[in-house]
Amino acid sequence: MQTDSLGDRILNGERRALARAITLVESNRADHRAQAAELLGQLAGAGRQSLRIGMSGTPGVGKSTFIESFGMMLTAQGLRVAVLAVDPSSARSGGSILGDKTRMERLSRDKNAFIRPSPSQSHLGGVARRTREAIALCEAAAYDVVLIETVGVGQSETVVSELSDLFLLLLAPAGGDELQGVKRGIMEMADIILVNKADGDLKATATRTCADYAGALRLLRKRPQDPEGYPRAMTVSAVEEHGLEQAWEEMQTLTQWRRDSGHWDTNRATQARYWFEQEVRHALLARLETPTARAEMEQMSAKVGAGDLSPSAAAEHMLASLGVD
Ligand SMILES: Nc1nc2c(ncn2[C@@H]2O[C@H](COP(=O)(O)OP(=O)(O)OP(=O)(O)O)[C@@H](O)[C@H]2O)c(=O)[nH]1
Ligand SMILES: [Mg+2]
Repeated sequence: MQTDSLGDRILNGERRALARAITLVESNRADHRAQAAELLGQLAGAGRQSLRIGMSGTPGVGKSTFIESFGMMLTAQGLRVAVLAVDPSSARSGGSILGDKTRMERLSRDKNAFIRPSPSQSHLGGVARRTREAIALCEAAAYDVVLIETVGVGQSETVVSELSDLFLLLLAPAGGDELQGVKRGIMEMADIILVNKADGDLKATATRTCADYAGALRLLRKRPQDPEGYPRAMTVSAVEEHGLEQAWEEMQTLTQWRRDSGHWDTNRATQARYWFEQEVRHALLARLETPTARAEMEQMSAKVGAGDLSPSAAAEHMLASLGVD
């Protein structure tokens, strides 16, 4: 009853209802989980899709500034924009989240924008589920674009790229010839590399850095989901708001090609299957983490160590006690 009306308000695009629903999916309480599941089930029927844009970049590269400028440009075109953050560790202090809010001040006042700072926890599995569900809620609330930001410090890029239709990698201009130690795996996820801060004294360096990355991208294995000329690298200035329209055009061109060629649907289906399998894995692993299971594990392990039980026999016993044999 209560969930129903919340669902209706989300479908009507009410930001406060959306915020409340995201709080619900972020909760670990069993009754909240049940309400969230019911709500998500109800909203799935709306069949709305946003363009999900994942974005990563090292601290200080200008992600928040870019999101604000880029987001403002999109809302000026009449588009509705939601911003979510994935922060798997405590890599970011509460201070910078506060900094983000002030940095995205214009966007947060825009009635066509919705900004949700990341909850400050926890293991990656939980983060992925919450973010996935928050995205689904934003889609139901008819946001045209959902930007999912993560700090480029580890595994969270994989999570974000597996949740996105497009993945942007934001890089800073760099002197020297080393490619800023960007890991190959992360390069391989990128659909568009944006070399930010292409302004003032940094402009020439940014142009050179961009050419380096364009070269590096050409050396990567061709991916089926890319038309000729993608992935590509370009320069932008989030501060001076240069290159943003061009970047948006590239994103739209790529998206349209993927829609026409069927890669959009295939990708979403592949992602859904991936997350299903991940959920099963996480749920099974979670069963090992209960106090009872840990104690049992300890006991079995001791018996194996003492030679009283074979590893296989002990494993069988353990699985039976978990109810997954
Ligand atoms: N010159 C120049 N500076 C920029 C640009 N974009 C961002 N900056 C500056 O770079 C600094 C960091 O920008 P943020 O947007 O906070 O970077 P971030 O990637 O969100 O940083 P974290 O949230 O800490 O990971 C700020 O001082 C910005 O003013 C740009 O296009 N040009
Ligand atoms: Mg930031």
